[in-house]
Amino acid sequence: MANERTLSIIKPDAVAKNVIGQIYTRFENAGLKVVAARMAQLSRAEAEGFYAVHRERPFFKDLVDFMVSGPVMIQVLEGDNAIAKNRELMGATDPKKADKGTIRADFADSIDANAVHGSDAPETAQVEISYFFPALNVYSR
Ligand code: RTP
Ligand code: MG
Repeated sequence: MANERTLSIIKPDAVAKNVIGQIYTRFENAGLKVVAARMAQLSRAEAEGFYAVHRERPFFKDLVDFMVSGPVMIQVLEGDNAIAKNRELMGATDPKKADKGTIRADFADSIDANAVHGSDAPETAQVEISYFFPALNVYSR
């Protein structure tokens, strides 16, 4: 299996619920290592840039409003199949459709306030990681 890195964000709703540690435990129990992390209050420009692929979608403004509504916890996760593994831990975008035991089923309230972000492919993972972390601040171990 490929050793990969993926970009994960614990969104403002989950940070406000004080469940960063519970979410990190799920990453660790699945064999994903946190190799870079920082908490940030995103500016509108940062949030719009991060979600630029969704610029034309009807939910874009709500998405940006939500992502700047409070601090987020941003991390790079590393491990075998990290991109798919993290998406599996997260569950479906809409928490009502997310499998039992997933992060979104357990911690998210709505499709807007859905607790976590995870990269969806190797190309987007690379772009998203360098968006938030200069390469020198990522540590493999
Ligand atoms: P994310 O990028 O945040 O990890 O979520 P995702 O891949 O599961 O979903 P994506 O399609 O990339 O959408 C990004 C975020 O936009 C919001 N969204 N709202 N109202 C809607 O129909 C709708 N669709 C998407 C969600 O908050 C989603 O996480
Ligand atoms: Mg996405």
